[in-house]
Amino acid sequence: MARKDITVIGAGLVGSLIATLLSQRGFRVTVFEKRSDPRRAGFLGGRSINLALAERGLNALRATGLADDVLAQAVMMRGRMVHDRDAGTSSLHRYGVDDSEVIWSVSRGGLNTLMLDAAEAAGATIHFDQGLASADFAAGTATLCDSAGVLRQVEAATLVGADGAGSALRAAMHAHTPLGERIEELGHGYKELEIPPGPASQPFAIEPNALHIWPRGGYMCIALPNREGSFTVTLFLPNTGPHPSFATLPDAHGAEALFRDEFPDALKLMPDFNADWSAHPVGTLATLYLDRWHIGGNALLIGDAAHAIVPFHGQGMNCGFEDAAELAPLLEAEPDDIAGVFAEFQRRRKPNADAIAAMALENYIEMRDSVADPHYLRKRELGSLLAERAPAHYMPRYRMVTFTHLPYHYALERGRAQDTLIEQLLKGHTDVSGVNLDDAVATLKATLPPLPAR
Ligand code: FAD
Ligand code: E1W
Repeated sequence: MARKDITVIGAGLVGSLIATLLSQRGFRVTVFEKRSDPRRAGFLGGRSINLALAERGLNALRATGLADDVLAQAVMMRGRMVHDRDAGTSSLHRYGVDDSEVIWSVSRGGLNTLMLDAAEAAGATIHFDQGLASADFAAGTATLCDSAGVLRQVEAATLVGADGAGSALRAAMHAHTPLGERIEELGHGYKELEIPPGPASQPFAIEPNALHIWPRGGYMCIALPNREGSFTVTLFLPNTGPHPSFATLPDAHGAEALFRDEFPDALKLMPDFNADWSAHPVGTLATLYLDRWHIGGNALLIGDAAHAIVPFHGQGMNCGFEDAAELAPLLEAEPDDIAGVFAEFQRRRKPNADAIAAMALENYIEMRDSVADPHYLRKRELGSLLAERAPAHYMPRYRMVTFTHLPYHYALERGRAQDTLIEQLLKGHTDVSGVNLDDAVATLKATLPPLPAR
């Protein structure tokens, strides 16, 4: 049997993963990446950006055999460390009962390097400095452009677009058939800063095994650990509007004043604050919704190219990895019906992409505001008690999203049902201790079916 050709656009996190998975399944994979090879120049010496890898992403990496290599480079985060404004106190809220329920801080550059190596080792051919310029789906060709502006045309009967939120393949598809694109800007942006490593005797200036959050109501800072002892700090803030917003912080001095008032403990650990603030751009945040992800068997979008989301659940990459892990076996099973596979992929994944998009937006509000809200704290306390007493019937939504493979749309729906029940159980109580737990468990079991077995 002739090997099937697949052309992947984008060699980022999701592109390199799908290239690896398809090469391992006998497809002849060619990848075109707009940027130069990060293994030659770029990430080395560049600033470290990290992201949180959770169970879904890890599970997809297991399918390639890469999971252990990735974990060997990662820093374990056991919970979120919440930094209060006043007193400068902080407390660790564990994500799980033990180290089987943790998330991992991984370097974006390190992960990309590892996965590019894996894709090539599996047989994929990667062309760097080759950005997609246009595609002719009827002719089955694609036009690529290098950084000097030189164009070349290649055969590409089956295209998989993993070229990120600003996808060029999506634009080319849209020109052929409208995809029903809707982009909802959040109205908040982000700025990346750094806490450098301390002395070799104590490289981490704050708790290394945690995701740090400074919630300030309306905005917040987070920090994720890097292996060398540094932390990547990200400030999330409204773009415009009353102070503080990016509009009211025209320069590093204004920003430093905000940090002195609101994040003094973090500022003390950032000697290069002004230089970082001036050098790094404000990133934009938006959710991308499409009605369709594919054009017959000619082209399919996956990862951020199909469903970019806001980062507040730390699931963008995890969801894109889950896309790749689901697509590869479908293609392997039906290599002669690519159009059918693409349609089936969209049918299965779109409700899940919509669900994590919604949950990611909700989590921003929860992170920045409600961690200090007493009603929210009561709900969480009762939720934990029910999860302890009736684990087959109650699981906090964060855990379903972060530590299981339950479909995102299930997590959203089950979370809603659990939330309704908790509100009902708390009605008339100002304290969780007033709720009769035996009655609550009985109501829970009578109201909701058990969760799917793990
Ligand atoms: P990308 O990573 O954007 O890769 C796209 C690739 O395509 C790039 O290499 C690009 O150069 C290339 N490309 C672009 N245009 C072309 C073209 N015309 N031709 C060829 N190639 C092209 N997710 C998590 O799971 N956990 C987190 O903790 C997390 N934190 C985040 C924090 C922030 C501030 C942000 C903004 C996002 C975060 N995410 C996180 C989301 C995550 O970054 C994305 O979901 C993920 O990078 C998507 O991967 P991708 O491969 O689809 O796209
Ligand atoms: C995670 C950028 C980012 C990445 C994340 C998370 C958050 C807040 C942000 C969500 C979370 C891991 N979260 N953490 N603690 N509670 N919710 O779990 O990735 Cl802002």
